[in-house]
Amino acid sequence: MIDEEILLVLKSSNDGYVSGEELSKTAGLSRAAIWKRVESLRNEGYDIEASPHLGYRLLGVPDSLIPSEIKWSLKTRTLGREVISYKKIDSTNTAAYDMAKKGIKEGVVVVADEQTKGRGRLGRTWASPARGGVYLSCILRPAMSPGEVPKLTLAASISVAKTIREVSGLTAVIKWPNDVLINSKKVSGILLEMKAEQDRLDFVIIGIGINVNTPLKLLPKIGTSIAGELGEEISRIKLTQVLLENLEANYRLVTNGDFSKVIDEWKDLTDMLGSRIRITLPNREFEGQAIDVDSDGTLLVRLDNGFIEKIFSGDVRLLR
Ligand code: BT5
Repeated sequence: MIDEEILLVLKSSNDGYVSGEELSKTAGLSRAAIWKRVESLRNEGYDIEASPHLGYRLLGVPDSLIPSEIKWSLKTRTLGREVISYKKIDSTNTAAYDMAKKGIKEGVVVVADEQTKGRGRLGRTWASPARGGVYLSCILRPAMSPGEVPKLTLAASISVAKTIREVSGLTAVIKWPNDVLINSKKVSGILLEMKAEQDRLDFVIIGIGINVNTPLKLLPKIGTSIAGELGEEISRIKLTQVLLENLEANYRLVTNGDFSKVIDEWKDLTDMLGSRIRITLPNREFEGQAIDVDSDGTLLVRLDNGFIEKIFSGDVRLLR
C-alpha cells in the first residue's frame, strides 16, 4: 500500500522530481524509511533516480504484471479493478476457478508471469515460459444459461485480436473457436471453463494466453509471438490494459443482448469464412467449407454433399 502511494505521487508529478520531504509527508514515514521503500521498489525493477538536492524521479516501470501497474489508468468499470498477480503459478485458470468456487466477486483477474501447468482444451498444455507472455484469467458471473457460454468465447477472441491489432499494428486474425493467429501461426489461445448446475450458471472463467515478447524458441512450432512477428518488444502492461478494456466492452455486448454486434465484429476479424476446413470432433473428422457463424456462436459448415452442419466446439484446420 505504502509503495503504491509512493508510486502514485511519483507518477502524478509528470516526470518531475518529488522531494523526500513531500514523499515522507504523504506516506507518513520518515525520510529514511522512504529511502528504504525506494530501494525495494528499485529491486522490483522500478527505475527511480534519487538526487540529494532535487528529490526522487520515476524514470521507468518494470514490464512485470504488477497489479498497481495494470490498474494505473485502466479504463474499466469492473474487470481488473482487482488484480491478483503471481510471478509463477501452476495455472491462472485453476487458481481463478478455486477462488470463484469460494465466492470471489465478478471482475477479479488473476495474472501470472509464468505458468508451470498452463492448460489448453481437452487436457492439452499451454506453453507458458517466464519471459514475455501474458497469462490471465477473468472471473465472471453472467446472468445467462450454460448453453450461451460459447458466445463468450467469440467475445474473448475478438477482444484479443482487436487488442493485438491496436497495440502492435499486426494483422491478428481469429480462427474459430478459440485461436488467434498472426501470419497463420498461433499467438493466443482461449480456455473457457464454467461451473453450472443444470440450467443455472454459477461462474465462468475466461483464460487467455498471449505470446507477447516470448522468444520463438520457447514456443511450439505452430506458435509465434507479437515481438517475433514485429521485430521489437511491446509493453505487456499496456497490452493487458487494452485487453481488459476491450473484453469488458464485448462482455457487456453479450450480457446486454447485443450479440449480433459481436458476430459482426468476429466476421471482420476472421479470414476463415469461405475456406475449406477439416474439423476434428472427439468421435469423428470431416471436411467442408466454413460458411458462417450462427446467432448462438456456433460454426456453420457446408459438407460436400450440400448438407449444412452446425459445430458447437472442436478443432479446426484451415486447408486453403
Ligand atoms: C488453447 O487450447 O489454445 C487454450 C490456451 C489457454 C491458455 C490460457 S493461459 C491463462 C489460462 N490458464 C491456463 O492454464 N490456461 C489459460 P487448445 O486450443 O487446446 O490449444 C492447445 C495447443 O496449442 C497445444 O496442443 C499446442 O499445439 C499449442 N500451443 C501450446 N502452447 C502454445 C503457445 N504458447 N503458443 C502457441 N501455441 C501453443
